[in-house]
Amino acid sequence: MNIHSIPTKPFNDQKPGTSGLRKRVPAFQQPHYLENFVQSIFDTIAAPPGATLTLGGDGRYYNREAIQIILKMAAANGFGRVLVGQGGILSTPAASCIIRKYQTYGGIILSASHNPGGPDGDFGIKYNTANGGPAPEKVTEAIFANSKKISQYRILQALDIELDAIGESDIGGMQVQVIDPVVDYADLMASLFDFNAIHGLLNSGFRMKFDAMHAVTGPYAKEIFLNRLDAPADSVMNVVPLEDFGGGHPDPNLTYAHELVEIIYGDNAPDFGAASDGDGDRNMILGKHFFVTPSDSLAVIAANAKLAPGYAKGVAGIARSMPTSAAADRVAAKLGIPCYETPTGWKFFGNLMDAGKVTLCGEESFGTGSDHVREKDGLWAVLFWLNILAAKQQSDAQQLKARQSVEQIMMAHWAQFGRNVYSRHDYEALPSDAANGVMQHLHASFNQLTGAQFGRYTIKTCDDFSYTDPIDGSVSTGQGIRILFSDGSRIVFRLSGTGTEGATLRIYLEAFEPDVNQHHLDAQVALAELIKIALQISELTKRTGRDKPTVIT
Ligand code: G16
Repeated sequence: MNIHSIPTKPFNDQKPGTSGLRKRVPAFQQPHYLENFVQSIFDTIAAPPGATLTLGGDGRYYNREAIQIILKMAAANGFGRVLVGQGGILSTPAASCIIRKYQTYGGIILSASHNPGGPDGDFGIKYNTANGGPAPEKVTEAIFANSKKISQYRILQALDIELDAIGESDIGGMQVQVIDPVVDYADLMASLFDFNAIHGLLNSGFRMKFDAMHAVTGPYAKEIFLNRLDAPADSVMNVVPLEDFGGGHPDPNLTYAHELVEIIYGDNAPDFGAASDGDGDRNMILGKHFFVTPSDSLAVIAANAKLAPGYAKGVAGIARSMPTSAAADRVAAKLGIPCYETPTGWKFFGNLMDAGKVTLCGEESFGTGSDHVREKDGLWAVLFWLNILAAKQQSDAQQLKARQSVEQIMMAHWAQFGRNVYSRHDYEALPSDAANGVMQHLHASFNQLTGAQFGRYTIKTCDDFSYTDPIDGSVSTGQGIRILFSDGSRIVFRLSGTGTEGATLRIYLEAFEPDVNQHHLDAQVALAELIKIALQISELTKRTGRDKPTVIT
């Protein structure tokens, strides 16, 4: 066998962020850069000889090259088999599904998620453990530690492997099994949701538009919506995956999914709209001229979970990331189930799901999911909403015209639980020093802010969120500054862990509104006073020179 040990030197910037290592493509193209990180993963996980690995990515620029390198390194590091998606493709939730279904030792997922792609765009890599979920912090820390002392990596010298045809081949004694990236995932969805009811809905004049944003969910959406649910062909858009996402920013929010947003807010708009991101784990839910915040989406799914066959037995518990609104907490309280508050990052939900403590999880960053896999899952959330809409339509069968719209479902939910008015303001690509300065200033102001009054708002307490994992006792500190007001409103300041350019400062704003007469208000109007307070106490404009956010969701 032609295994080479290649001498190398550490790079000092291979610390995984919120979700793996994300850098610009040219950084990954530096000699040894990808190889160093992959060897650091292999050295950390110390898989037994002959173990099976899952491998795939979102198809962005450099995906194919990286897959070839990783296959040759896996062979040289003693793996016995790799399951790799055809063409090197696996959406992030599909990869999680494959790891769990075929009980592989773990998986490597290549994606920079919602970040733009292309030769000057972003690339990323992360390791998922045997439960199908992102490696916990102790593993990512160990990978980083290994990356700082690496002196060589192992790679097989071999020809590239055929990735486009389903089938098996052998490299250096390791089996490479090229699998259909879609079928296992689509089967899993069919087992969770009432496809007959959704089929009925989508063929009853109800119109939907799913935007795959030229990213990985295109083939999944075609198989599920067009082939299995017989939706009209124009129910999906941008379903051809492109290495650079067609030059777009594959982030399903009101700013970047503007093509869909224009359709949904235009004349003759469809009844339902949705989009997913680069690697298929995020989702945005829209109704005709209506936006559902990810926090509200989680709450509605939780409140209506029993309408989906896979959740008919009910929900054990809910978890949400700290900056996500407390809308789901209200549903949990009503259902008499626990609601956990974790730091930002899907990896924090893994232990809770593995221990059977929670069924549903969600994040304000357009992530929703359940214990069917260990990643957030964009199409799953879309199907859940369609299942809810279909079930509610069936119950209104006598008067079909009275079928509930997305907006009506949301309004009815708020009328029952109250509305956690919510918005996130992002200031992207700030100079790191300025962004850190804002955070330091806020930290230093805790004492002075506590008890301070701003109009009708009084600050009750301020802190920097920390979390003790209830299952393994691990502690994560410095997870975001919380300004908590006496009426339950709050402002959270946090630096993103996924950006690749400068620093991104996120301001999360939340106010509880029990009055049903105020529920129709635009969130920016309802939150105007809190927005002013956020800018005032952070001195953001003075410290960063920015007078408005780059993205509002
Ligand atoms: C990743 C993580 C999510 C997190 C999000 C935003 O999402 O998986 O858990 O909420 O980043 O993180 P940040 O606010 O640090 O940018 P994705 O879709 O990028 O993998």
